Amino acid sequence: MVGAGFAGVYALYKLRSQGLTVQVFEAGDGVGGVWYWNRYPGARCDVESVDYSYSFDEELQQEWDWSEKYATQPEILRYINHVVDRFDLRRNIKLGTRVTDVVLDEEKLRWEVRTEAGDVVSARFCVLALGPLSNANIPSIPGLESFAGDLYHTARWPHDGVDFTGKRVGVIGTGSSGIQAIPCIARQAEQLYVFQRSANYSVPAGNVPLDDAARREQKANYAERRRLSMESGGGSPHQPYPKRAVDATADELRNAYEKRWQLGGVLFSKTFPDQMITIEANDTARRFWESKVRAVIDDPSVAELLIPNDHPIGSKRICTDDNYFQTYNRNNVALVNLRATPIERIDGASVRTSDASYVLDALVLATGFDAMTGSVEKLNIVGRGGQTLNDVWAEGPKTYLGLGIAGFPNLFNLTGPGSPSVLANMVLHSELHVDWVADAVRYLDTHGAVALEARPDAVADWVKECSDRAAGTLMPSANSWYMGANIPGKPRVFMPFVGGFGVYGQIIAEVAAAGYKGFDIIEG
Ligand code: N01
Repeated sequence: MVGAGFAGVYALYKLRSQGLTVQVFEAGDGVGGVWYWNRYPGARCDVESVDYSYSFDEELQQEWDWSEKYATQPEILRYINHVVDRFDLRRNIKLGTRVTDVVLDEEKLRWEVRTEAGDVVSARFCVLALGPLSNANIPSIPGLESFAGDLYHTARWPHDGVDFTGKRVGVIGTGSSGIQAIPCIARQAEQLYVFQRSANYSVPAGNVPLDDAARREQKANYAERRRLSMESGGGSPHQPYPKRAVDATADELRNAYEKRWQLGGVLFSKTFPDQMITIEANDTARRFWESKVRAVIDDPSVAELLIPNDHPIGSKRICTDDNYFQTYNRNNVALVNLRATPIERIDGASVRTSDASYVLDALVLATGFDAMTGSVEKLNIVGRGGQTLNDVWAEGPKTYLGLGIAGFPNLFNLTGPGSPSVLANMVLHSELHVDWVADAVRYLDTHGAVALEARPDAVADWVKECSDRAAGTLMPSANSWYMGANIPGKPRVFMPFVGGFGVYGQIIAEVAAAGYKGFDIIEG
């Protein structure tokens, strides 16, 4: 198994409990995946902590106390370490070990897994739990590698923190990471330049501390909360307003959006059921958002630059923030509009745009990830007939249910393309996928079979279904990382399954109940 984030840790627990021998390799020096690497200031989850936590063990659920509605990165990292120790999982995880090759022995139907450290393991099953947002994107800006100041990437943040006091700092990127980090850096730095290529939608995070009474209530209602989450569109127990935005009155629109605004987190983009379906519905959300944001930015010309005009709200992952827009009212913060004046090169300690030069002590790249496929593609994965996964996916990822790939028997890619993935609560999604894989393994064993392999026709149908469903929404209209649009040369394909977490759960359960319809079951 590759990766010890939320998916890998639970897969280890589940498959080991089922009597399998499991070895996990993890490139980081600690467990936690995305929460191990992304230690930038202000890093916090945008799904409520009570929901963004494992559901598989009732005692674990009852004994862990979250201190805030939306947990910080350090608290989530403490939680996953707690889980690893509580279930004695550490002994099967080899840290600091990057997997390089995953190669099928076609005769034996076993996977040979090799690591940079020289490990060679032969396994019947190979589970990829790499995380859709784990391959940091370093932009190709001329001169970047020889920047004379301190250079950071939000997804590779130093473990002992960074003190920006008295420093001239630049941040490139205004996605979720940049929008969380910028207010914190602004409070420390002497001067902050934000280099913005695209403006982004962000809603207030709405974080509050949790007291004992709130925790008691959450824990008492956990079973119902989880049930609703598993049926929901995004893996948390919130339902959209029971009416289309285009049919709602002005009062209904205002009240419903205000309620979600106050709730905070990413659910604002799911307030109404048609909000991501038609531009008329989407516009009602965008107008509400715009009036809220314009009201907190002092300088209207700065507001003009911070208001997106190139994509529907929610068609890129909506960001959540703590006083992000108000940060531009500070006199030590300047917004540099890269659309008007692009970065030309980095020269010594300066970022040179087409009309100015910014001398910096530190430069922060908040430039995101080669998402969903980037980490898979870094591995040399070789299936039947010596075909590499990179060749099979050259025009975009091709899976059956996200879980199976034709020509790659018993290889399971968790929470990746072809599944709801980043559109859902990743902890519950990990559990859903791992439980499905564990059931499939049990099915093979009880039927005297050795392997499960997605059939090419099932893959083709699923790829078409994912693409048709996406085309029925506004999601493909943005140049988002969901589409691979942030990485030059990457195929433009909407990668996640857009039909909803609950719907997806039903589909994969039905496939299993029908004897793994669409998969070949290979006898021993
Ligand atoms: O990355 P991003 P992220 N020159 O790709 C800019 C999750 N997450 O790390 O839009 C100049 O969204 C790029 O500009 P543009 C969440 O799912 C969650 O912020 O391509 N700029 C963009 O502004 C999120 O969506 C949480 O024009 C360049 C930015 O860099 C996902 O991770 C917190 C550039 C990248 O934004 C990724 O978020 C953090 C260049 N050459 C992350 N290259 C929470 O749970 C890129 N950019 C709250």
